[in-house]
Amino acid sequence: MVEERALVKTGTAAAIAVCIMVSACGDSAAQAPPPVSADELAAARQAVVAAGGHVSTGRAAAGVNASSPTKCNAPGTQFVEARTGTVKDNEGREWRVPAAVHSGDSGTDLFNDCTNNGLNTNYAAQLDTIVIDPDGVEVTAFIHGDNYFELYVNGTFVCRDPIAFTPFNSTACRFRVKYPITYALRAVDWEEHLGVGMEYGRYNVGDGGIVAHFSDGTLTDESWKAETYYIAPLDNTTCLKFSALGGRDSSACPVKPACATSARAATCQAVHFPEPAGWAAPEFNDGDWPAASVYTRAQFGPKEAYTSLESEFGAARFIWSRNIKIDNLVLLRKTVATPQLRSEQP
Ligand SMILES: [Ca+2]
Ligand SMILES: [Ca+2]
Ligand SMILES: [Ca+2]
Repeated sequence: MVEERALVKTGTAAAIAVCIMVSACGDSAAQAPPPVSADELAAARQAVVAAGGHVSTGRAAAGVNASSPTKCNAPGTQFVEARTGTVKDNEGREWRVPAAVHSGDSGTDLFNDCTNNGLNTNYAAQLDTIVIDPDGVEVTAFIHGDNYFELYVNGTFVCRDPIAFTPFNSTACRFRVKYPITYALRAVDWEEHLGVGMEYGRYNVGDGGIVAHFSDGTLTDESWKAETYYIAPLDNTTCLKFSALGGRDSSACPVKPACATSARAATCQAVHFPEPAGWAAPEFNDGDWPAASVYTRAQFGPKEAYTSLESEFGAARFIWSRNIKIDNLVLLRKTVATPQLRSEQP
């Protein structure tokens, strides 16, 4: 452990030196990792394994386009291509990072200033209806995710976000379905440095969050369930907690770990959990998933893709798992027995 701590110090010094020279690395104010013994590291690793998780270290070998634009039409947009890569865990198993993307259709643009003209006031006329139950009711979803979402309704894929990384956009999808309805969102905080949960030349630890409003009155709030499936970057896994019921909690982990610099990113660890088969289906048991965490407007920092459509999003809250920074793939669920339309009285 003396050796490892010495390495940390050397790495930090090297990172600062490189940053001074090229101004291209992470914030040198990264939190130093607390000293940990070999026994503590081994126990933490065992806890991850017992919870069904798998640990990888370092970056993905390569990346491919994630069914997302390769450029924007409009100049001046903050465009970063969304790519997926593959990392291997300690047992040699491969994981797609930050997530594999469904091959299905994307929804209708509400706001898209990359491959469309910004605010789309004509979206209602452009909606197609995905028919799940021919004798069901028609519902329209309004969704804004940082950065990517897929919507499943009663286990059926309905639509996905057309832009998986940046710029920020928002999307509408319409479907016909019978109650009870299980809404399921697969949400990804995308990353540029694949496998280590960071973005941009400055190795920023990006954050996530999602907000959705359905025309039957269902909206994102603390009544949803949310579980994380990809946690990065981590200096090590000692900060992770797992409840006896299975809930995963990274809220004690540094949101700016010491490895979060260009010089040290290859030492960052990530924890992956397999997405359970049938997780979006009504019969899936989410009883051991934690409740979704609600974030304030200031924490979420909504962009024009949300602020230009506030009436469509209504009273929906910004939600995610318990760590909006390092939980990067989050599955969310909510089942409603009847329409949730209600008065807007406080
Ligand atoms: Ca998006
Ligand atoms: Ca993140
Ligand atoms: Ca993000």
